[in-house]
Amino acid sequence: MKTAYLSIGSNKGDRAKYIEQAVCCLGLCEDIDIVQTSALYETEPWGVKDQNWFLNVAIELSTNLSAQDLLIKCNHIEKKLGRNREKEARWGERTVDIDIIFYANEVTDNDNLTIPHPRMNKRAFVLVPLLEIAPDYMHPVLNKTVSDLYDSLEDVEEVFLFGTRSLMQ
Ligand code: PH2
Ligand code: MG
Ligand code: MG
Repeated sequence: MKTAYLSIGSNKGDRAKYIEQAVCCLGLCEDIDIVQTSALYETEPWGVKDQNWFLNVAIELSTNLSAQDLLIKCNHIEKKLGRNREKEARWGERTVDIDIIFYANEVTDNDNLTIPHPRMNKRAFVLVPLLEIAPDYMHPVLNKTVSDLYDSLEDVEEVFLFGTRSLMQ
């Protein structure tokens, strides 16, 4: 089994429900066990500013799936929850976005998948939830822990705790 960390975000429709459903769908997959989930955070949009604020969460999984198969599963769940990639702008509004941040200690860079996520170290909306569940996890390329990456953030967009209700089933 491999350990993976995902970041899930939503800023369209019933944001908490989309995130809850995404976590639930992941947990129902035979090859995935949810190990930990962070609290929900309400976060200022990063990239395109003129849009609704997001809810974000970080989760830890244990999985038999390869990183590629995990990506396929995540894309499938996004689609099932109403995401339509053709109709959305880069960094724009979405019902749900499921990103692989870390997958074991793997470093992957191909057309459809880059791990670790290439912008994770610039995003408070990824690092703050991750800090809650994996502060000592080591970035395999930057060789810094999540906690060090958070301390090195330059432009910190706003992040607020949204609720401590558990997303685990
Ligand atoms: N996702 C993006 C772009 N900007 N900003 C916040 N706060 N949260 C997100 O999940 C997010 C974003 C692209 O996937
Ligand atoms: Mg994505
Ligand atoms: Mg994303």
